[in-house]
Amino acid sequence: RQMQRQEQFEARIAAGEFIEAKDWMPEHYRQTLLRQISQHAHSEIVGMLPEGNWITRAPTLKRKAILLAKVQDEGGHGLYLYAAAETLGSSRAQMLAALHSGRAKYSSIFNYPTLTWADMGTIGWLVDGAAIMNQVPLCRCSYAPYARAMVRICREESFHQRQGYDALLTMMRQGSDAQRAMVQDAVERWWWPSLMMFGPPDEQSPHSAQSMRWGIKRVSNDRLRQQFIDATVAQARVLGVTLPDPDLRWNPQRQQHDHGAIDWSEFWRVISGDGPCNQERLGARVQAWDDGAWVRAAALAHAAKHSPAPAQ
Ligand code: FAQ
Repeated sequence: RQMQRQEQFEARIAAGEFIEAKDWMPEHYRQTLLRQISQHAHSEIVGMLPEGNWITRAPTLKRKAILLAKVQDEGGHGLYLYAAAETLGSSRAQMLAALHSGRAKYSSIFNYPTLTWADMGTIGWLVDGAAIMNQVPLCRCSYAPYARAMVRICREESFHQRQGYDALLTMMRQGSDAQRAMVQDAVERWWWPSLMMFGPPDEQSPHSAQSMRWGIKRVSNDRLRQQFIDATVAQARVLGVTLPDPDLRWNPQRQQHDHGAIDWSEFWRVISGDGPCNQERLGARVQAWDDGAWVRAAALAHAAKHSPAPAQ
């Protein structure tokens, strides 16, 4: 019977059908999705911290309102994604415990510091730009609750990307030399970490082959990275910034850009906990959880008071 279910499941995937929460699925499929969706949720929540750092220092009221809205969207994406992950049978408390103990990952990119206001624009342009490139194919992920969540998230991410590009364009076109230098410096610091967001090269990616077969991932890490590079070069030219890669050039044979080597040792170091801000980021999340203990206790006490008395 197990074999038959497995075969039916594989046939549904092969026919391009979507899997719903109550459908039968292999345990490994469930685990893979739970890992990816919960890590994605953690990334959104931890991803609020680097930009949250600049809300009180935004240069104008308009920029502050935009940044506040963006950071709130990220909180919303996190909650949305936790809800999608819960459909796979894990509680939010279990997922958060995995984050807080360091067992679950979140995106490497959020372990880098936000040093200047130009970092806000650069995160929107490059980090949200990379996120969209990675997430648009996830709108067709074979697991329907995740795919549905991604549709709305991608719409909001594209506003995030545009606001970042707009902030940088304003600094480049109307700003001082010092502001233009600040943008160039931010782009130099964020470029390589943004390329690492797509994950390790395909041949070093342990989950890719199975996730591609199951239609969880639709496009490989390296192909998405290449698409991102190809899309970003022209945007950098319009902006008037130089991407920090002397080997970046158009290859007419491949009809794609060649690029320099990515320092994968840095990537593995950052995701194993040893990036510039890992301790600070995780520390902030654990502290927030601990500080919220009284709210959780009060909510439970309130719910207990108002729940109907147990039947005699
Ligand atoms: N950072 O075999 P693969 C955002 C881990 S966007 C950390 O290739 P997979 C929006 C991977 O988990 C950012 N860890 O794995 C925003 C695995 O470790 P594990 C979030 C990484 O899953 C913008 C190991 O390496 N987006 O938040 C990274 O098939 C601005 C082997 O890797 C998503 O999560 C990394 N960059 O492919 C918010 C998108 N890359 O679990 C605020 C959904 C790999 O075995 C501000 N996720 N690892 O311990 C995905 O598409 C996939 O999970 C990949 C990785 C492509 C990230």
